[in-house]
Amino acid sequence: MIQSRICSLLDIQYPIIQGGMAWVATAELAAAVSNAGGLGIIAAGNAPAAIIKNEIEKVKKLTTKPYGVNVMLLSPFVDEIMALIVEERVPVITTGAGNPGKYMPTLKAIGTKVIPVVPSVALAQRMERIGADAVIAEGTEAGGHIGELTTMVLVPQVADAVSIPVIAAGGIADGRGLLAGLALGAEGVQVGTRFICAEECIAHDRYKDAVLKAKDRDTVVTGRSTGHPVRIVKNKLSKEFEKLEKSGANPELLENLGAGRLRLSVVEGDVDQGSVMAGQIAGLVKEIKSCKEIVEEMVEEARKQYAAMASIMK
Ligand code: TUI
Repeated sequence: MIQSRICSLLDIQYPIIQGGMAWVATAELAAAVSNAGGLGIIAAGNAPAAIIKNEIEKVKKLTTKPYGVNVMLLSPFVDEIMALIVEERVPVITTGAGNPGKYMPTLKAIGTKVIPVVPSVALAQRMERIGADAVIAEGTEAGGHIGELTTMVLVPQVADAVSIPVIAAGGIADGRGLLAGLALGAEGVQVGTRFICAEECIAHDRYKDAVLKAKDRDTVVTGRSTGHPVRIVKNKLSKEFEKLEKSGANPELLENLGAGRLRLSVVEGDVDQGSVMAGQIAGLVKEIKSCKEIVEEMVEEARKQYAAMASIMK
């Protein structure tokens, strides 16, 4: 058993939260993670509310356990997504790519638990002050849109700076990562990349294969020059991006080049021209497994690793 404040806050068995991955984290994946004892999350990404309403209805049919919705704050539909969350009384939300402050009073009023992703100590403290229930300290090892600091340095500094529970994210895909997150002062972990390669994940097989094939140095960060750095698996698209960024292409052109590329890889399976978002820990992901196997193996491995560490630290 692993019992932390994250388990009681979210009413879940294991303190493992699934990352909110646009296009990848549908009701199917969310329900499977929740049924495995973690917290499954539907990613709203850039989708309009009608699509996410449908996913929420689906997840409620697939699980009786708590679930969450991830709100990507740069989405053009963010206001209608937040209204939907209120209407559906979604139990938990995580947020990414910005500051959810202006929505906080409404969400608190209806009892939705709000867990923002933070890339810095300052934002973690601001989130605690305005009533966040926990924060996700996500390191630059993560896939997708990222901050600057590594998980190793961000998590303990955030844990020291706030009293609310901290969830470690970025580079966590197995039991050692879970234990390491706890050792750094977190009370739970968020796992994204590992769940791309879950049986229940609806991502295209070629997307899953690209993650399975990726080695330790196979991800790159594109978009630093636009102010929206995004970690993806190296491919034709990342090389084109790199060339354009080096030549000083204007940010608007680069943003346009990126539009629609995530859907292209996740849904169409075009892993050459599409954006294959994944974290640096992709190199550790070698097999497709069910969410139940992934979650249970993580917990079991963390327990074994804990015992192994106890035996060398007397
Ligand atoms: O949000 C993510 N990962 C994502 S979002 C996404 S969609 C997208 N595509 C292209 C460009 C931008 C977004 C793909 N992957 N992770 C959580 C996360 N949040 N990482 C970093 C942050 C973050 C960054 C700055 C959170 C807050 C923040 O605050 C700035 C402020 O307003 O103070």
